[in-house]
Amino acid sequence: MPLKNINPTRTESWKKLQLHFEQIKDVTMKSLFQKDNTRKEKFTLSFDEFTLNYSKNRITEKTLSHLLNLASETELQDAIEKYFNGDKINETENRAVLHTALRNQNNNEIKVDGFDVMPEIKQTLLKIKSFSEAVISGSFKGYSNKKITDIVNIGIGGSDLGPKMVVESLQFYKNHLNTHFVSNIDGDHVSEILKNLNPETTLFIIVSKTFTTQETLTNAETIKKWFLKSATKNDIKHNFVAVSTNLSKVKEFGVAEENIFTMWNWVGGRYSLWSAVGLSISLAIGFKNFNDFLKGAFEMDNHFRKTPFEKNIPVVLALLSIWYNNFFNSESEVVIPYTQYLEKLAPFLQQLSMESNGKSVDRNGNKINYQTGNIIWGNTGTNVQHAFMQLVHQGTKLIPVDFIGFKQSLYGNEDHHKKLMANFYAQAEALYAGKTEEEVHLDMKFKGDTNKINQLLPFKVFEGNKPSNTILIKKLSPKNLGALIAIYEHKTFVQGVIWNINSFDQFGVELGKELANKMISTIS
Ligand code: G6Q
Repeated sequence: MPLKNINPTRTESWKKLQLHFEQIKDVTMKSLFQKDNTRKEKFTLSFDEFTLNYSKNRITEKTLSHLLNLASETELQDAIEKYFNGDKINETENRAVLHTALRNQNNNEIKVDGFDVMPEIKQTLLKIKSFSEAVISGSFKGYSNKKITDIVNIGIGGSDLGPKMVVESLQFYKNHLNTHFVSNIDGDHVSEILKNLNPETTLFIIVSKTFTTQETLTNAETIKKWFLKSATKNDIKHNFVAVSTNLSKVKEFGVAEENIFTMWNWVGGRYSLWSAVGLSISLAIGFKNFNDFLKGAFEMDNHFRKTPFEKNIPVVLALLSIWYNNFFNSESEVVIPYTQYLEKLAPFLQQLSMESNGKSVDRNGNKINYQTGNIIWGNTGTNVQHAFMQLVHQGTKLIPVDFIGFKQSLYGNEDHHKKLMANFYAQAEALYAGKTEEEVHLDMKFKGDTNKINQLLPFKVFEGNKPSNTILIKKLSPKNLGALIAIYEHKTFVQGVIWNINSFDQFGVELGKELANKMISTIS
């Protein structure tokens, strides 16, 4: 069954939210904290090793209750069940949306067109396991019978961003294999990667759901030519594997049948890192860690599916985001992890959210007259404090922030970690509290700058009242990373349901693919 078609702006709760917005838009969070000393506890949620503190948002209990009613009026619970059950909720492509099945660790059946997809998923997982173990242990060898030392993932978009982000984020758990990613059609990208590689000891994974993507096929052909300078066609089967739904095209390329990992059209590219698209992850950190990563996502799936909306982390994050996007008209959201490992999280979330929810027609195909997809951006703290945070603190735009921090560092350097976390908390506090004229005045006086007060005072004032969420996680483990990604996947889903759009097609991306192929003949 498709999702219901409910225009959110015609619901009672939307109208109430509009009225409520007028009353609350100038209220300061400081005054709300002063009135209620239980606010922090009230607006804190926990899940396993995660704590979400969303008390520094421009909301009251009333706001939350209207937002929760909006979720009920747009029939979110019904949508969640359809999402997990394999209903064809991607209507424009007539497809189910089942990335959650890829990490399902229950023994239930999940049917698409009457067929249970779980046996095939489990089989593919077993294949990922045995292949990863063989490559890591060295029993799988390259064409000249040498052990594999390097892995190159050839893919783009959903076939690149997810695995690349996870491999980099979990590098603490990495084994001896060096992992590289080629995505851009820019020939310099592939040349830079190939220049240090030995064809005998490198394993190439061509990842393309369609196996028709210009960038990936061009890079794969270039790499094949380079490989054939020292090897023969017959050797391709030793050093090339592929992940795709398009088996005939993969075979045409020369990949041996036993080296093909299947995927399914009910997994969208940007949601596919849980499938064999994540083979490079399993190779880099071993299957056990890969399985923990799936487990973390599975546990978050259960939380999302079964927890009442007011205690449901992805639902609450999505509702807050809608509150700012549709009522405060804030256009973007910034995500700032306080760990260098998550440097690639923002580009990954950009694709996840912006490709999914960058839509301007509703599920009926009608043009919509309200805002949808947010612009997502970010980078790691503390680096961003020395860069774009200026605009978030003192610019003219309201930009809600997600701060992501970890209680423990991985190498246990306490001195660094204390300082890192001091910055993590200080940024949220500064955005919230700001700095009043009186405070600036006092501060300057205290520092002996009395003579400059008249000149500098307005520049040193911080309005404050800038919203942020803090997501505090015990430590960056494969399991917790899986859960973190699943939070954002489900947040994206909830937003799409409420905005009444199809989050799972991507005609905008496909346009680029078509145009590039057409233009090629016109470029001399
Ligand atoms: C993801 C997008 C897009 C896609 C790439 C690669 O949701 O549709 O980023 O993943 O265009 O496509 P192939 O995997 O088919 O090469």
